[in-house]
Amino acid sequence: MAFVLSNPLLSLRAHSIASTDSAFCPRHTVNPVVAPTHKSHLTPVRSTSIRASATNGLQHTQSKRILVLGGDGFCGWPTTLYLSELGHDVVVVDNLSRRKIDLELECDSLTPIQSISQRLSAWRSVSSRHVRFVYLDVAREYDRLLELLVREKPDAIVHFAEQRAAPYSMKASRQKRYTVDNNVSGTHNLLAAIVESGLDVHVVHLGTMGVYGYGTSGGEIPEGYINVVLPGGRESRILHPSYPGSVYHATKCLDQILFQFYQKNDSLRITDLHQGIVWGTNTTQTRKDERLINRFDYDSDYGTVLNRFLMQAALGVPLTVYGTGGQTRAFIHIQDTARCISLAIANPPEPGAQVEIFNQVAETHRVRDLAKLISDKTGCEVKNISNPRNESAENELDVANRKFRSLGLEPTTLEMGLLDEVVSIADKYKHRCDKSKILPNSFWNKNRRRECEQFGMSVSDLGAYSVAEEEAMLYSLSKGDMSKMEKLRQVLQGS
Ligand code: NAD
Ligand code: USQ
Repeated sequence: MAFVLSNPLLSLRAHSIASTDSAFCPRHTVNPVVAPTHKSHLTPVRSTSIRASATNGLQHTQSKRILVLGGDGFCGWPTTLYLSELGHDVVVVDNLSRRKIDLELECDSLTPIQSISQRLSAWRSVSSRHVRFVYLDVAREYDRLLELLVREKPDAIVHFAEQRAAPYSMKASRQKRYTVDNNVSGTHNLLAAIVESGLDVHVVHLGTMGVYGYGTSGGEIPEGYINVVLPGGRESRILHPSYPGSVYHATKCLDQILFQFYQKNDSLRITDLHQGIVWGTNTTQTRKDERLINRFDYDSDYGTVLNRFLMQAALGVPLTVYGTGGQTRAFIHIQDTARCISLAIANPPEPGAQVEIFNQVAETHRVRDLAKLISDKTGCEVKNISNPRNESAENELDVANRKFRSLGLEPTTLEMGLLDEVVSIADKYKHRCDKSKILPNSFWNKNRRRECEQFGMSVSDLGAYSVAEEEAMLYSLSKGDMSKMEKLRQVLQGS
């Protein structure tokens, strides 16, 4: 049965969405310059060719060539597998910088992730599908990026390739500068290369809810654009004002401006997905084989709040609520990240249309409520500790997400829960956790640092490791290398 979604405000359970051939734009070698249209930003449903199957998997009927920039990362890897399983021809582009940052921070994913070549060969053996890998730095290798575009002529490029941790971006000047250089140059190189290639490529970028500043405009946060009355009474529709809370979030605001410019000047087709905090680790695709397991960050720089709490519960250490825990944030499960991206790819903006912006969120929660939920479930203690961040102690957050819902997304929520699965993964791999990485280690400014150092928690508050736990962790971190293991033991004893 087919529906034509005429009212985007409706949240539909679509069995299928009517399709026409124009949904899948043929590959162009020149950029068609089309006068901008003035369509409502709430007109998300174009002709598409998506079917919702009984398994809640969204199935495309036409395959596209897709480059996934940052396809080795936490969101990029499961999205790559999802798109590949749907029949798209996927090429992962990554400089493995996230793995290098693990070395810098002397930390590792809680889950034992495999090298990219092992991942891809495991995927080939379980799915018979071939995903290619290109080792390339998007921010620094412009010529190779351009060559890649010209060679592959992708229909769509999913852009995950940025330094994405707010705490890491606030650590010190080096990390601040790296985050700006990497993220802004990477995004700009991509846009400039598309223009120079003359290709008509749909860019799907992973932005963040943090560009809006979590409820600063009062009322519901719209999807990207806001109607305003300017001085003198003139009405206008503008990008929602940016209000970043970290250097990382500031780079996503700068990305937005670049998108707006390149759409206006070169008619590039761009979708910016303002995503909330992603939780969970595995997806239907990564569960198919242990070698496909997704990364799970638990450290204070890269670990995000809900996954950290679930890991802390599995470990039996107190949940680290920063400040009052009155911060309200938006959340989405990792499987829905992949689904949303696939929906965005299937629904590119028309040539000449303004940048399409979706809020990629399922639900909002207050941090202290999450801690209570997990504490009630597991019996673990909750500790309010000094906040290393400079952020509002309490905020309301009401976010519109009608566009993805109108495209048929039925998001996973906490109640429906994959919470148990995450706790069991954390439990399975807790021997790989280095507890010294749990407490905050990056501070927004001198005052925050001083306060945390004076009133914060210390590693000893997290409880001592058992000898067996410590040995297992040392073994796993040193990958069985005895001399490395001894070195690590000395470091740990020193700390
Ligand atoms: P991640 O760090 O796990 O993955 C990013 C990937 O990009 C890594 O594999 C890294 O090696 C690669 N990369 C970084 N810079 C690169 C460069 N210059 N050239 C090539 N590759 C490069 O991060 P993630 O959690 O998967 O996030 C992916 C994107 O989604 C980010 O842009 C992030 O801002 C956004 N996002 C993430 C979340 C979340 O909760 N994880 C929420 C909202 C938005
Ligand atoms: N927090 C705690 N205790 C912790 C960790 C975090 O109370 O142990 C609090 C933080 O103070 C913050 C909130 O939880 O108020 C969220 O922190 P987070 O680390 O989970 O998320 P954040 O820094 O906002 O960044 C993450 C991703 C980033 C993405 C963003 C989406 O790392 O890439 O852009 O979520 S959003 O938050 O919607 O802007």
